[in-house]
Parts: sequence; structure tokens; C-alpha cells
Amino acid sequence: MTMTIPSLDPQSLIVILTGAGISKESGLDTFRCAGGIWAQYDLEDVATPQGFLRNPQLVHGFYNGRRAGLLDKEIQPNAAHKALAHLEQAWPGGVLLVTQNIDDLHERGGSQNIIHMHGELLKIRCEHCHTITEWREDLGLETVCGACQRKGGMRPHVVWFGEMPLQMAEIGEALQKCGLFLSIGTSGHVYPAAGFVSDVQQRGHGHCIEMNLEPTAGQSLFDDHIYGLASEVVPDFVQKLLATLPQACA
Ligand code: BV8
Repeated sequence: MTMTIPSLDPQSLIVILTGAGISKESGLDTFRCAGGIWAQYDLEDVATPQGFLRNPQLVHGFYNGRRAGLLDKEIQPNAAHKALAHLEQAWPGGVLLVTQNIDDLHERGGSQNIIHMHGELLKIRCEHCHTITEWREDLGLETVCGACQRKGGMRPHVVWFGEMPLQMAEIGEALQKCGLFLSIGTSGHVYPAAGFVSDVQQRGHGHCIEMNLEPTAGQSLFDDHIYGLASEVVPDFVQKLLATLPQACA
């Protein structure tokens, strides 16, 4: 696949959307690849408010398992996470990283300007007082809220199906003004994230590139496509894009 590097104003904003595919080579499961999370669990049971009401123990067990998995020392950011952090540091126009992922691998890879639109696995939220707390242990019905001291109201700070994703206004604003929109490691199944490329194409002026292991259902919505392993294609793309900067900026 020939790599097409768009000619981009160094002062323009870059918006990047990532999905589970960018964390796959770090050892975390994706959702819809063979053997993925939704092959092991019914999303209605573990990723909806109704499922949580029906069987909170099942949902707590689902997220406790993923939280413990993420905290395994074997799980580390890969070259793709690190390349995006380098791009954020080196690109004059700024980079906004919008991730659907609830892991902390972008942070550990060095990125700072991050929006976790589907929430974060290492945070919990009290349904009574709405306080959000960093959390690295198991969570359950017995967990007491550190802020209001009530129990029975703690849930993962994660956006389930039917719930509004986080910081949508901020994301919408960035999509309208970005000069480049990269979609990395996402199947483009879940909305509103899957609609961001259309938002850019209809109301913005950004060049849209799909970077994924293989073409997705939304591939025709993108101006360019780069297929391959994220840990290979993302560092290569970042290096080539930064090489287009006038020497003074680089
Ligand atoms: C909402 C919980 C609105 C966290 C998740 C139209 C408009 C608006 C909404 C809808 C709509 N149509 C339908 C809806 C409803 C629904 C939806 O989209 N349903 C789908 C199934 C049709 N959307 C919602 O409910 C959202 N809420 O819209 O609210 C609203 C309005 C008013 C009032 C209230 C609400 C909420 C969506 C969030 C749901 N939560 N998860 C968690 O447990 O993690 S979704 C889940 O899917 C994860 O968050 C995940 O991030 C997300 C997307 O999956 P991907 O990241 O793309 O992962 P996937 O496995 O699918 O793909 C991985 C890709 O990587 C593959 O393509 C593969 O090829 C690639 N890959 C693999 N290895 C590599 C690789 N690529 C590169 N390198 C590799 N090595």
C-alpha cells in the first residue's frame, strides 16, 4: 500500500480517533474480531444500563476481569501509542486524541490531549453523588463511595450502549476545524464515533484517512486508506508526516 502523505498546514489541528485495534498488539482483546469480547459476552448483558440493573454482579465481574487484565505488567503501550504521543509533541497545530478505548495505554504511551469518549476502566462513578474516583481494585455492590460514604451505587465510569458518550461538544468542535482526521484501529460499528468521518466530510475541511488492519464498512467515506498492523503503519505515517514540516518547525 503506497503511503500517501497529505500536504497539511503545520498550524492545522489533527484529530485522531482510536479503537480497540490500536491496543490489540499490546495484548488487549478487540470486540468484534474473531474470539473478541462480544464473542465471549452478550453486550446487552454487560454493556447496557439494563444489563447492569438486571445482574450487577455479572457486569462488575466483566469489568473487574478487564481491569485486572489491564493492570497486568505484560500489558504495555506499543509503538503505535508512542508514535501518536510523539506526533502530539512535535506537531505545531496541535493533536486531539479521541479514543473509544477505556484502557490507559495512550496515557502510558505519553499522549496528554486525550478524550475518553466511552469512559475509563480505571475510574468508577457513584450513582448517588456522581463523584468520579480513580480505581484499580475489584468493584462490587459492597464498595463504599469515598465521597458520600454510601454503598451500592458504584459503577464503572464507562459509557454503555444507550448512554451519551463524553465530551461530545468538544469533539464536534474539533472535527469542524481539523485539517486531518485519522481513524485508527476501529471497525466503525459504533456510533456516534463511526459518524465522525462523515461529520468532517460534510461540515469540515479535513483530509480523512482510515488506518486499520483491514478495510472497514465505512472505508468509502475516507479520502485515503492505510492497512496493516497499527504498530507498523502508525509510526511510519507519523515519521513521514513530520518529515513534511519546514525544518524550522521539526
Ligand atoms: C449513543 C463500553 C446517544 C465500554 C461501548 C446512530 C447514532 C447514535 C447512536 C446509535 C446510532 N445507531 C446505533 C446507535 C446506538 C449505539 C450503537 O452505535 N450501536 C451499534 C452496535 C450499532 N450507540 C450508542 O449507544 C452510544 N450512545 O449513541 O448515545 C444518545 C443520544 C441521546 C441520549 C442518550 C444517548 C454509546 C456507544 C458506546 C458503547 N460502549 N463499550 C467498554 O466496555 O469498552 S462500545 C465498544 O465498541 C467499545 O467502546 C469499543 O471501543 C467500541 C468500538 O469498537 P472498536 O474499538 O471499533 O473495536 P472493534 O473490535 O469493533 O474493531 C477493532 C478494529 O481493529 C477492527 O476493525 C480490526 O480490523 C482492527 N484491528 C485489529 N487488530 C489490529 C487492528 N487494527 C490495526 N492494528 C491491529 N493490530
